[in-house]
Amino acid sequence: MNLLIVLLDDVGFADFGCYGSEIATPTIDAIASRGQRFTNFHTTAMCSTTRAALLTGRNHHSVGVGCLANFDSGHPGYRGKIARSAGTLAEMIRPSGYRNYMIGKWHVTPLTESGPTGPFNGWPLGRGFDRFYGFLDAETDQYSPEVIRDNSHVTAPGTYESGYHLTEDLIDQSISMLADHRAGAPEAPWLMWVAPGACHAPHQAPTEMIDHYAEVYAKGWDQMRSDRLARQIDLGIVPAGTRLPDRNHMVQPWSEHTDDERRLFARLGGAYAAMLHHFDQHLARLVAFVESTGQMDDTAIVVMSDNGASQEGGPNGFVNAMGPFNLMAEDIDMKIARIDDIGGPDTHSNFPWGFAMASNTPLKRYKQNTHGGGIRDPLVIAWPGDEAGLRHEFCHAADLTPTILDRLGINAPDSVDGVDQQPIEGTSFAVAGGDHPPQYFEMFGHRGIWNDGWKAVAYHPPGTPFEDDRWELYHLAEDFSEVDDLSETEPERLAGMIALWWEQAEAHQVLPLDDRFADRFAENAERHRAGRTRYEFWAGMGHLPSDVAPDLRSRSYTITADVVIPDERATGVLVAHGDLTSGYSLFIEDGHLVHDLNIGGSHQLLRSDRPVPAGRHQLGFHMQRSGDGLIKHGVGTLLIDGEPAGSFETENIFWILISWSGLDIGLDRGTPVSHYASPNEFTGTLERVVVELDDDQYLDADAVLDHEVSAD
Ligand SMILES: [Ca+2]
Ligand SMILES: [Ca+2]
Repeated sequence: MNLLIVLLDDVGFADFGCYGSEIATPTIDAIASRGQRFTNFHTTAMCSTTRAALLTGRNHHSVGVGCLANFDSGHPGYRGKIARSAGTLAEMIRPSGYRNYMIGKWHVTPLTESGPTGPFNGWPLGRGFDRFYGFLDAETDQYSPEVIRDNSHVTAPGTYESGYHLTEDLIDQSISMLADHRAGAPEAPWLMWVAPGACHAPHQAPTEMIDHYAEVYAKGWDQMRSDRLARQIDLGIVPAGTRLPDRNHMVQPWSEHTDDERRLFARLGGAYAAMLHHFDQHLARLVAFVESTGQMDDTAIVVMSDNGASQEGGPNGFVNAMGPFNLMAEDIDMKIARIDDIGGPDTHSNFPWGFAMASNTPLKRYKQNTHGGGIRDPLVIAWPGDEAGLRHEFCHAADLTPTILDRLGINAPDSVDGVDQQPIEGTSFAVAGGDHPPQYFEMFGHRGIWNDGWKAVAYHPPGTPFEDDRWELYHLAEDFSEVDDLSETEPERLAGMIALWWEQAEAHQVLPLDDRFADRFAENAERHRAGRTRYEFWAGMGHLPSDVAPDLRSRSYTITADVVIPDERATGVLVAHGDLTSGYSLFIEDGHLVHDLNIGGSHQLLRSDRPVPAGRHQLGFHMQRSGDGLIKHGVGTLLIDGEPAGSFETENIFWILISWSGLDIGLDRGTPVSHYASPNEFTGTLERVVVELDDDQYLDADAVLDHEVSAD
């Protein structure tokens, strides 16, 4: 049996057409019509964590991915990398002859290991996959993605101008790998794991599709929720009588927003919907390939999402979140002024939380939370020979791999590559209607536990004592949407479930609880990069992702490029980190040295006060950060052979993230940081670029926490 596993990102419980949505997903609906739709499938509330549970058949903390792959806090449950004692599905089925192909988002290896030197043992090829084409981080730009083939960073085969979109590329690659498989090993079964960027931010999709969904979303989130609930009841996705909870905390009634705001929000929501529809259109090509090659009867197809829709767009959404990431507010007028850009190559957009709430209909809260909105997701399984229909029993991300192994008749190995394996923790749901043991949940200190149709759940306000958390109790079997809190009427049951939570937490490396978000990024940067204050980049090196590039955030630094300028002068990029939405670039233009500090699309250009002379020279840029704490003041100075050649003062420097796109020397891959056209290759001789970092970096994550709204 071949396995086609499709894992969408940040798509809510109610977003597939066959789960009640207005978004057209005919391909997914057709798969569902041949298979089973699960209404009680649970995830872990975030990306890395659900992926770790799905891949290993174990709880995410148990395998060392209790939180994001973006940080390693040192505790065994929170290393950000799947332990070798927890084999992946690919590793477990490989001895049975499977060829395993990974397409798209990985996000279960530390980002500090994402550079050209690895180590590669946590990358897909290090974890049982034979081929990989995709990306390692939480997200990537859809028009100029940071793509990797196997163990190497490569340049995407197109641009926005040439009509490129990552979704299309990923599906092309998946078809190509299956065609190769057909040519080389037609008798061998295959696993094809397809994890698109859709529908994580940035929400980028074809304009005409966004036009369409902006109209659909104009009805607003309140109407959308009730429409979706009605359809879910009709479809049998939720029981008749299911009630809508109140709007999530701080979400305003749609009717109380101004016309301009509603127009903006509808377009931001429309970009999300368009991204899903666009993916579904391309998934159709992959399914058609499986069909046309006569493999449909031998291919099980799974389609699901990794967590609920995201609150990371905040109350008003973002057109380009990179500004806010760096403490530059994007006020509502700025957003409205850029409404037509939404979904395009110079945006990093995300929808407002009102539409995320509608995505999660009829559930409470969002991604990151352990209420239903964070952890209940669509799951469709079309296994040849199964009767089509709905399945209502509880199941969890950790259960999928044991279910697949069960159905394939493969035992989880005791040892993988000589490493003794920890027990599989998930429960096979191959046979309908089986019992499920208790299942705990934890994310950023939000907690929950399901047991026998009941659920206890605690929302944890960040930074407050865990003992102050208020636990709620729901009889999920009777109360799908967590409306009737029974904590007061059933205190003994609640106390028992809380005790069970602690027991499970102890057993699965959940402790110590850690509710920090931005702090963990800061701590990780400190641990992995603070010791390194000098980088030498020699001509010939390839692309360097952000997490291994020089960390210029909120500090002083000096860039020096050793060049030889021919008599006829030279032009082009010396060093560039980032893309249209954010980054910095040092380049030569019209004979002058130019630096562009692009923070969230706001270009701070500095041009040298004299031309760059011919011959061998050192061209550079120095940023002097001044002040303490959150003071953002900096003075940037261009340098020609160490002498100042012009300077500027700024109140905006990098704070949280330079860019999702990494660094190049001698050119600017992907979309350009500045106003030139990419790749703007340097026409002189660039020998090397040296970046030296001063020790005045300020990373007080607490202070910037309010601004940190997205990562996973
Ligand atoms: Ca996700
Ligand atoms: Ca670039």
